[in-house]
Amino acid sequence: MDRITSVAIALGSNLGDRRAHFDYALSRLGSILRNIRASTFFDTDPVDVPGRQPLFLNAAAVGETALSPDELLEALLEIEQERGRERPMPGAARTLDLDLVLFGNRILDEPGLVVPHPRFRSRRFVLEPLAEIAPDMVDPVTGKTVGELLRLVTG
Ligand code: PH2
Ligand code: MG
Ligand code: MG
Repeated sequence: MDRITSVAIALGSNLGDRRAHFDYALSRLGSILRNIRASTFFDTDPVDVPGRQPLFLNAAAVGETALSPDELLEALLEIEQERGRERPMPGAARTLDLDLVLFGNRILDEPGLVVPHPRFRSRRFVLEPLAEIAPDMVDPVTGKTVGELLRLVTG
């Protein structure tokens, strides 16, 4: 039995009704996580994606769970599927992307499950929404808080 762990999830969408995908995801996450809190929704320019793509909507959610990292990841992929997520190529436009950014102070490097998310420290579209709701959450790899990481990318 796992202990209760604080987790951070990044939401992204740039295909279809982006707000509807987020509303749906937050409602589903609300039944999986305790004490869920969500950031406001940010319009962001696509970063490191192939071709020309529509604007993204990004947000973050935090909450607590007794699930294992694998179980939570499986639930996130299931919610993506429920919004018709397709993966024709890496970085393709998507209805809903739910990334596990932080799982308490756990550091995991398994096929399909790298936590903390390997690129979140450089991604303003993740750090800005997350800092809005959880600036004091700590990245176990660098020991820095989310607020500190955001200041490093915004200068
Ligand atoms: N997600 C990516 C790659 N690039 N750019 C923005 N603005 N927002 C995202 O969520 C995003 C991205 C890979 O998942
Ligand atoms: Mg992603
Ligand atoms: Mg993803």
